Amino acid sequence: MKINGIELRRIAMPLVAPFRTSFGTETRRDVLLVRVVTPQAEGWGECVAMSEPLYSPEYVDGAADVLRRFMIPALRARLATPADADGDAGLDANLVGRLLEPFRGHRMAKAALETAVLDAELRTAGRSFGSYLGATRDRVPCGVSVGIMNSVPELLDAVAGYLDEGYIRIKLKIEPGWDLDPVRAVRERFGDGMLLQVDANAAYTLADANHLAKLDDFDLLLIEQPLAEDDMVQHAALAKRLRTPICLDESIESAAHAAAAISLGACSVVNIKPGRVGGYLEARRIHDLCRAHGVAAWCGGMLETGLGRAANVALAAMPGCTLPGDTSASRRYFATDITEPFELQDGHLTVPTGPGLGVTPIPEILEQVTTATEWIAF
Ligand code: SMG
Ligand code: MG
Repeated sequence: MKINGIELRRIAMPLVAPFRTSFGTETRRDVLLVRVVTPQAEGWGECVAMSEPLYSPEYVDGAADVLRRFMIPALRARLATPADADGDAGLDANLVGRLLEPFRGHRMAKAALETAVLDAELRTAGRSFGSYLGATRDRVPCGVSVGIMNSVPELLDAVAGYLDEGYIRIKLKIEPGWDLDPVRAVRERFGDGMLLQVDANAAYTLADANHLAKLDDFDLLLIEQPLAEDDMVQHAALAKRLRTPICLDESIESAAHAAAAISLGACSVVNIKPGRVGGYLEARRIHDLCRAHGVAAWCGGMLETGLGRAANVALAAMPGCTLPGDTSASRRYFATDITEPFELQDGHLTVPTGPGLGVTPIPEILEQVTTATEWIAF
């Protein structure tokens, strides 16, 4: 595949309500979109980095910088080299992965660029993300991630609203001081039948093990990332002291990390976020690894627009994604999405079947939310 040029576009997307986690409060998404233009098609990738390096070391200005300074030039240099013995000097998503490998880290930036190339490649081939990844379902059950609130009554109202909308599983964000009481209150109000899990975003230490063990009473599906991202060994120690299964999010940045975590016994569930692990190809490797080991997996979320959501829903439809994902409907995040909105039907989202992501930004809406664009010609 040849490339005419790549656009870096920044959009500002206000959230319908503030989203508070143990590391901070998001009120808007400042999203970096990558658009790859080829002679045949254009492909989109959404960078999941946040404005500040709080969830991970990456942040959106940093992602834009590393893309324009190093990663995009690496693709351009490759396309400028003479054709190889097969007469093929073109690019595909697999080759993008290899070309970006020398650059350490910056997985969210890599994922956005690789996804944009993959989308262009699949649109050209007339093949959907779901088909490419090996999705086996045409719709996926959806969970919703509920932020830390000012009071338990406020939380109960929010959860009641999401259950009314049809969400199949609820995830509560927790932190020290907001854990046992909100979980107990939600269980008491909505009963033992609901699928409930918690996410600490690395807010505890192993010294909190006895306290976290009290969550065992609430029959949670899992506790996500209780300890710091590099505390793999401590997570294994914690797992021995909890009945609640441990799921890792921030700790898993690659299939190698997932293999290490599984063999250490640091987790029995994996949250797969393509942005965090460098793209959908690595996400698929993690999926395959989990499946081979009988480890449950599910698709995480980073408050994506419809573009990122489309690809996540395709990933969530793979056979090894055995738990509902953080793949909520567009309206959980934005009053107006940049694509046709994803809408819940009976607690499920439909997997797009059109070529590539199967969705495209609506031009007028995209223009309205755009704050900057930059064209890098090849
Ligand atoms: O996309 O619905 C979503 C958000 C899901 O809770 C969510 N993501 O740690 O899993 C996580 C968080 C990270 C983003 S918080 C701003
Ligand atoms: Mg998480």
